[in-house]
Amino acid sequence: MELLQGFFQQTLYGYFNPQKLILIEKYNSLYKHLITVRKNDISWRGYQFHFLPLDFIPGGGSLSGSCYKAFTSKETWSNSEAKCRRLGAQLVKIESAEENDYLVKTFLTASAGTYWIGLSDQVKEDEWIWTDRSLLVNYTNWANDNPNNLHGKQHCGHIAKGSFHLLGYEFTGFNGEWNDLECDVQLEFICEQFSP
Ligand SMILES: [Ca+2]
Ligand SMILES: [Ca+2]
Repeated sequence: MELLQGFFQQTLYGYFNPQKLILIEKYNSLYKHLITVRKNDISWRGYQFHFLPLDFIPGGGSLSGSCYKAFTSKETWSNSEAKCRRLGAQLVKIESAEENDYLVKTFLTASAGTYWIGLSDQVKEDEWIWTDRSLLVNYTNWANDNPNNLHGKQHCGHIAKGSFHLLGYEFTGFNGEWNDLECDVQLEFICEQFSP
């Protein structure tokens, strides 16, 4: 019997059918549970079970609709997005200061580091969009003087912390700000998966 494992989110507590669902661990909040379920049992009484890869980290508070994972393998921006997509996720879409702070606290824990995020203006210069094609509006956290499209070829966004050198560029005193960079640079990256 093939088993799937993941987080099960429902709005009403107490709807587990113990014949079908094996509760392993109560997770995070009353309404979110890590379960194992038979593959054929992906819906029950009209509820659809939503499986998240186990090693994604659920966001808390206003971010509870998302799970995140930072990959330490380095990829171009496009390959990063492709890897996220294969997991049912996308490069992280940062929509609030709270989300930006969360990413810094959770993943940028070393004194310096950087990750691709889901921003690019590859389609149209200076029209920044997330990988779900939504325009960058409202919250932004660009570093000073950026995006600057340096040398006319910086079309992908990354989030950075600390001071470091990268490909001859010097980054100084970052604390979660964004920069635009050449998309074929290989960086670590953060995927975000949205709950349905
Ligand atoms: Ca987000
Ligand atoms: Ca730049």
